[in-house]
Amino acid sequence: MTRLTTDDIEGIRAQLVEYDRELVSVTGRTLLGIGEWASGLGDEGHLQRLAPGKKMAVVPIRSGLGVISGFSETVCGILLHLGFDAMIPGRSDVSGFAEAVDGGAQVILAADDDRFVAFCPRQGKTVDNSRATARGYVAGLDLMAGGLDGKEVLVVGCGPVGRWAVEALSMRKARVSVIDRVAEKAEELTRWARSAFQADVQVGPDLEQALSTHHLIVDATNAAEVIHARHVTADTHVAAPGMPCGATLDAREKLAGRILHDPLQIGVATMACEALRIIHAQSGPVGQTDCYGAST
Ligand code: PYL
Repeated sequence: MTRLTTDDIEGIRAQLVEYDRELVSVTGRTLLGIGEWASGLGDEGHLQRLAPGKKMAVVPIRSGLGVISGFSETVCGILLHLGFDAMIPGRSDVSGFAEAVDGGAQVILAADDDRFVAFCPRQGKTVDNSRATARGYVAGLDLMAGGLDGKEVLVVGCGPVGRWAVEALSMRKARVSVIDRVAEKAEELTRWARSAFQADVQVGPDLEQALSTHHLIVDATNAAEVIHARHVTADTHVAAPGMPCGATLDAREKLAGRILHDPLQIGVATMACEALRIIHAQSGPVGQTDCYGAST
């Protein structure tokens, strides 16, 4: 995913209540509710009962290109908005990790230039942001579309988010087509889907035809101006994780109320919900049937 900038994230914390209202109008659920749906906890509010007292920490990481001003504060603000007990240690990097663990954090979130991960140290498990973001956006598309079972969905972009979107869509029994500028990446993704979870994923035709014949679209590219107004009909719903948004401004106007896009929020909410499932599973079953139909 594209490296975020301070500009991308600076207004997020102040607008979380308004964003919840927008998400409810588009999906029927708040940010927490989408995270619950994505992580298999189904009932909205169930997780809210589990969240209080669960200590989380966001550790700034100075490696590589260094800290993004506001990144840790924004992630922490999203977690607090969801009802978690979240903090940022006084130190970064290894010292910050040690401070977080010593302070009783059960989930530690940190990002370098390559990965953004939630660590569950006591369970020895991790939650990856790309996979959680894909699951969160597929869950949002599922809610917007009133279910994905048997429906045709186009995934544009066969990088990490596109790959995990194919997994999440297949688990919801969608009929998936993928397309990428590099045809071999699309072919490889269909081979992986077939071997990993016996899904019959198709390689879409050329982009113009694919966008014109699909109404449910996951924009998993890191390009702008992929989806244009001419591709949008009254039945079109778009899930567009990360920056930049792949739908043009004209397309987004036509899509009003039928598009999901944000730089970080849905991904972080899904990471937190999946991490909570991990740490809660340690202390007995969560007792929900998850949205994939498996018992938890
Ligand atoms: C996690 C985001 C989602 C989209 N792009 C990813 C990104 O910007 N990664 C880089 C994150 C660097 C964070 C920096 C800090 O402030 O701790 N190391």
